[in-house]
Amino acid sequence: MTTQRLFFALELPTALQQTLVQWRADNFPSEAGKPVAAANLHLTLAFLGEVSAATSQTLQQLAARIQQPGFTLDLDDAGHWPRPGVVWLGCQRAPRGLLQLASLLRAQAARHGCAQGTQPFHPHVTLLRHATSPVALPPRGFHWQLQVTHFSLFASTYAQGRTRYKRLARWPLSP
Ligand code: 2AM
Repeated sequence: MTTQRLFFALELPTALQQTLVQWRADNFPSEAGKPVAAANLHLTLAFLGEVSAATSQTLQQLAARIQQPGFTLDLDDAGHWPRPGVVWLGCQRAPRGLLQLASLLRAQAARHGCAQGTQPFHPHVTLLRHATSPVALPPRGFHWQLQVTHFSLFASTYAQGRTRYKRLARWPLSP
């Protein structure tokens, strides 16, 4: 059976991706970890894992029925999880709309066999991977604001040492 590695996520505008890459270069030494490519910077809402075409279709039909208003996201927090080796950007206060959307997508995924693990949802944009040694985080005071008007489904592929994300579908949030 053919499967795809899928996840629901929020895209970041290209300009913001570029800004974050520059900020990362200015604030983290190269030995801190492996930088995520600009085009791959995103915020995951629900990770589905390896999914069959049938499950993917079902979850896309459910996603298309979601009616929720858009929201504003403030990226104003950063952290380091040494065990998965992730340095991330996130929000000091996650907007309710973000938590509601992720919670719904995660519940739908779980009901269709995509286990959601036991860790609570912590919205984040992964900046560096393989960051297993201590990392000095930039002092708070940075702040990027994002108007979230859509959410998307991505497929993740890995070839020739590179991870690529392909958007399979995108749905609007209401104005
Ligand atoms: P991460 O950035 O914190 O590693 C594509 O791999 C996206 O799905 C990434 O945002 C990644 O989160 C997330 N992801 C990968 N494996 C996951 C898992 N087992 N549970 C939750 N999210 C996962």
